[in-house]
Amino acid sequence: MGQLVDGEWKVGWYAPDARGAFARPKTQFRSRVGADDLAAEPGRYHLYASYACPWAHRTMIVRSLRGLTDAIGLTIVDPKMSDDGWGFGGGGETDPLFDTKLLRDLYVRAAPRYTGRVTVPILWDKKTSTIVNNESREIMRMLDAPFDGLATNKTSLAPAELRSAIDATLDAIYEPYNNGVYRAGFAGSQAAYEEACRDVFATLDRLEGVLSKQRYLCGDVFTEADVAFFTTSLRFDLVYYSHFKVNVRRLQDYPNVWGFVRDVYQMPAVKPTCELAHIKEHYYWSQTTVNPHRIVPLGPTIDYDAPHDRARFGARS
Ligand SMILES: N[C@@H](CCC(=O)N[C@@H](CS)C(=O)NCC(=O)O)C(=O)O
Repeated sequence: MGQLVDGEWKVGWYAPDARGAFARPKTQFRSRVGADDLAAEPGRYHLYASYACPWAHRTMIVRSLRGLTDAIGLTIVDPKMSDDGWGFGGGGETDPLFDTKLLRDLYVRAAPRYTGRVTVPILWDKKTSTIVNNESREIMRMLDAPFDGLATNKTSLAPAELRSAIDATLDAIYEPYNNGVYRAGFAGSQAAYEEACRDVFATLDRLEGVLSKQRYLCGDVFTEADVAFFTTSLRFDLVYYSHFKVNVRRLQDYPNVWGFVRDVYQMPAVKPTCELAHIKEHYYWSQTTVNPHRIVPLGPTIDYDAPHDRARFGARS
C-alpha cells in the first residue's frame, strides 16, 4: 500500500497521529452527477469497486437495488492490495476502459499531479475521462435521484421526507462505527485502540435498541443509512472481530442487529454483492502492518442465510 505524491507513487502505510490514532484522509474528487454539467446518461459512468471494501460495497448495493446495473458499468479490483495499491486482474477483473494494471493509473489519468490515497470506490465519467467522485456517501446519493430516469427500481433509498433522518443517522454512525472499526484496527497506541473500540460497542448497544423496535434504522423504509450500517456489520464477525480486535462482543450477540444483517444480506439484489471470500482475503492478506504473515484464517463459519424474524415489523424492503 502507498499513496501518490505529485503523481508519483510512494510506498507506505498510514502514519498514525501523535496520539497513535488513525485519521482517515479526506477524499478529493467531489463532483456530482445531476450538477456540475454531468447528466445521468446510460453507459456514461463506470464504477470501480472492491467486493472487500465496506465503502465501495455501499455503492454496489445502491447500483444493484435501484436497477442501475445496465446503465452503470462495474469493475471489481483484485482483493489482494499489494505495495502497488489496488490492481486489476488476479482475483478481480481487468480494466475494460483502458486496460490499466493499477488503480492509481486512473487517478493519474484524472489528475496527473494528484497527491493522496488511491481508494475505491471511484465513479468514472467516460465522456470527460475523469473521476467524478471517490466518496462513497456522495456516490450513494448521486445514484439515487439523478439516476431516477434510468433506474428500473424507482424506490428511492433517500426519500425526501426521511432525508434529514437519513443524513443524521449516516453522520451518527460514521465516526464511531464505520470508521471506528478502522480506528481500532489501525490504532498505534493502547489508548487510541480502547477509545475506538468503546465507540464501536456503544454504537452497537444503541442500535440494538433501535432495531428492537423497528425494522430499519430510520423506521419501516430501507434507506442509505441501512446500507452504510450493513456493509460494516457484514464484515464484523467475519474479519473485524479478530483482525481489528473489536472483540468485546460478537455482532451475533446482538439479536436484533444480527437479524437485520441477515435480513439485508438475503435481499435478492444485495446477496450477489456480498463476496465473503474477497472480504477475508483482502484484509488478512493486504494489511501486513496488522497481520505480517498474511495468514488468512479458516473460520469463522457464519450462516448469513439463516432465517430471521425481521418480517415481524411488516415493513417494506
Ligand atoms: N471516504 C472514502 C474511503 C474509501 C476507502 O478508504 N477505501 C479503502 C478500501 S476499504 C481504500 O481504497 N484504501 C486504500 C488506501 O487507503 O490506500 C469513501 O467512503 O469512499
